[in-house]
Amino acid sequence: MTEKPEQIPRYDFPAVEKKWQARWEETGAHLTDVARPGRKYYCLVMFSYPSGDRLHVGHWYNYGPTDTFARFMRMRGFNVFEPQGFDAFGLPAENFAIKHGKHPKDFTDQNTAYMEKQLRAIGAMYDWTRKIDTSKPDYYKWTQWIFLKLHEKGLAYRKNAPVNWCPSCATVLANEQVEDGACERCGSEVTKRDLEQWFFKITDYADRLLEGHAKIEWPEKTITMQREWIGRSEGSEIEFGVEGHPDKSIRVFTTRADTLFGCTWMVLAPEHPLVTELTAKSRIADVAAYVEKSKKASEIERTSLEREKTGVPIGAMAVNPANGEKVPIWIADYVIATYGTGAVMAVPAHDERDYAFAKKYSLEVRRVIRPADPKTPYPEDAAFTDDGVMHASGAFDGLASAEGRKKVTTALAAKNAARSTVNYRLRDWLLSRQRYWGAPIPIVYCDTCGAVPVPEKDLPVELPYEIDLRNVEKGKSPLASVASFVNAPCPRCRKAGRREVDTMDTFVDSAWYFLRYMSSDRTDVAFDRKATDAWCPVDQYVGGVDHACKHLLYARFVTMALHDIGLIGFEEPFKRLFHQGNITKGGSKMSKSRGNVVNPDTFVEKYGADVFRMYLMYMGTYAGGGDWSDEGIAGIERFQLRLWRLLYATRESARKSRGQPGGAELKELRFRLHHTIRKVTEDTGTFSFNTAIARMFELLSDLEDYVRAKDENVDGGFLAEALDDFVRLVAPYAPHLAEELWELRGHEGKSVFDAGWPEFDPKALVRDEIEYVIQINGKVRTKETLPAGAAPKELESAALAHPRIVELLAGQKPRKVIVVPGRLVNIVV
Ligand code: ANZ
Ligand code: ZN
Repeated sequence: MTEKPEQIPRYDFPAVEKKWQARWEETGAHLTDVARPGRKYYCLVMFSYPSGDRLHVGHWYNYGPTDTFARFMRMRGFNVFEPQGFDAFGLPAENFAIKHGKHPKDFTDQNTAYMEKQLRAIGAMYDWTRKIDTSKPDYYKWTQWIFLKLHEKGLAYRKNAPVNWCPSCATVLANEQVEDGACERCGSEVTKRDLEQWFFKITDYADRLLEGHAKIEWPEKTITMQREWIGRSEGSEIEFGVEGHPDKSIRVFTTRADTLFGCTWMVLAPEHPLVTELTAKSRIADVAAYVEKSKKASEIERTSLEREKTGVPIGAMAVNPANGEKVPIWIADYVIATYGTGAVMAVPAHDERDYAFAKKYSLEVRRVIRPADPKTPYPEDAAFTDDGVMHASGAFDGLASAEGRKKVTTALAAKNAARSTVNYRLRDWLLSRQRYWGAPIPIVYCDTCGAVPVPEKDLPVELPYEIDLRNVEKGKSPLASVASFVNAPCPRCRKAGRREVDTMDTFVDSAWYFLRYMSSDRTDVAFDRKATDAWCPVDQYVGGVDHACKHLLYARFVTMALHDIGLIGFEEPFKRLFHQGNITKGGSKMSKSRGNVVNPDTFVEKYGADVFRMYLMYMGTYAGGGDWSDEGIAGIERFQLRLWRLLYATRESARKSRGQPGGAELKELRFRLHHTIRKVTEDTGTFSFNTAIARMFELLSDLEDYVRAKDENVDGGFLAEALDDFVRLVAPYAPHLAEELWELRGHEGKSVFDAGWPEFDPKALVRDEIEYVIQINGKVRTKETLPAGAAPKELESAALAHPRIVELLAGQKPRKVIVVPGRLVNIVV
């Protein structure tokens, strides 16, 4: 043939992406009729926190691939709801404002507007009519309402609690503003200061939060992290007497009551209320110095296993209730005041920390538990921390540890000196922030009535716009400087009152946002119960693992509480959860200081949103993340351009009849097509995007080869079928390109996302013939295509009869023939 190859127009991605985004907008392609859930599927990504960086590659990595999954579910026939919004309150905006003299609201509004543009460029199926912005009064009104509901139920309360305090800036610092114990701004050492603060009683839900894990399909490691964070610990409280103070006693919390007879001293937390009273005169100076020093260490430092343990004796003795023995009382900062009872009985023979402490301060080590197997020796120069058998323990000798713990506790309980108890590591959720950019806590203080909740009808308590953040009174919440905000009548008695000036932690805003998307247009309710019950729980939630013990725990707590209050009909917010990995560059985390940040806008401009998205999905496993490479993205670009050229060149095939392949030669190609359909279906459904894409690469090459050598007489419509299927497989991965190709294939006026997902034909996956490798002494000599159903004996004789093998054997008799069905025949001579 001498025909000149046809000129294929360039794929004009900017025009194509713009065209389809406009078309989707016009046709309302991504609007969800929430009143008709049908086969609903609520697919949610963690909404974004506007920062100076705007939409960075980490956001893209969360959103692009998740949208691919959402589009896939839609093509599979689900009514997918995929909303998007902004977690817009928070510290970064406020800090930026203080630094640059801008208003946090202006800064935030600018950022969210810009980010919305970037998000729209992804070409995701977001229903923008349902957008949420937590910093707007129509949203935070309902955050305040939820606070009131929890307050009514006794789940919000106020108490004195320490905050981070920078003495030189004279201000309260958020944990994020403390770096290695120093103020992030001025570098001075951060101390603690007590303030009256609001808490949510998440500890009431500790057991429910643990039990609920059985009902959700979450990554095992995330469940483990939550379980450890909640830290349920069963043990005993044992009461020790104090020598010379018949009216006083000290309760310790222990998980090892079986070791009670091995206690050789006792330790109080430096902050324990009895320290001052019990310290001997001669010890006052040392003890006071130690207490002062321990204030500077954070709880994390204090409980670190690596840190050297220190302590001082206070010059008083405790009395062991089991045997009346007197042991010295120490204080040490590894004992945490807020865990258990803030007091510990030290058993150096069976606890590592106590053992190290005993060595350091030459204290007595007394063994009272021996290994269960008498042949096992005690460890040398270390504590024996396993369960074992009690000895040197009076009447309890010979009891196994587990039973011993119970018996010791019951025996002492009879004398009122012990009880069984459960402790949790989980603390109540401190939600007050001495900050401006957050939802005001809806409380008014009145000299007569106390802390009075603002009535629902007076919500929202609006955050005043007029404020000079650089001129607020040091050491106070910024809102305290706005008189028009502070002064408010008491809702109960109408006398002059003062508003609460603290705002809520931004994690309160995000603990319920998924309940509102279905009702974001409603001004009369936080959420419409019918719609929320119909759509929740979220079927698939996707976001970073760093939220495991904050947002993901808070959202579960708030959902459970609202359920118990009777406001919703379900207890768990997120049925399935997936954590995307991180993207690195040159093997290290992207950061501004390293100068290795990939700006998504640059790449979207250069390659288009489809290439950028698909590359992100191809660079590694979605859960593991990947390392950015400029060549890698060019490879995806080539794939998409090849696909475009193939589909353009064959667009006429669309008009031919579609049907079964006519010739046997097409069997193999048909196998590959259906194998790809099956693989892409399975992999997309399990977030294994990279392997699905790899399979599509192979199918593209197969189809290109076929088209090059195509014989019109045998095709019988196969190509038309294959190309339609291929475009549908690619659609969730490159939505704009797929729409364009779908149109090119003659489906004008119809969206590929309404075309359904291709089903694989199991019959096409049965191969009639298999290509066998034939070896002599393990060396590949030839190949032969043989019937798939052939028996080993038949395969053997076919191999031996092969002309090339006959030639090579030259009459030699094989010693044996090994047949691996489906793969090879090896002739051993
Ligand atoms: C005596 C003992 C003997 C202990 C022994 C252990 C082994 P979990 O499992 O984390 O709950 N402890 C109790 N309160 C503490 C506090 N406020 N600060 C630091 N440590 C504290 O750990 C419970 C164990 O941690 C308790 O059991 C106590 O040490 C210590 F062979 O009591 B044990
Ligand atoms: Zn009052």
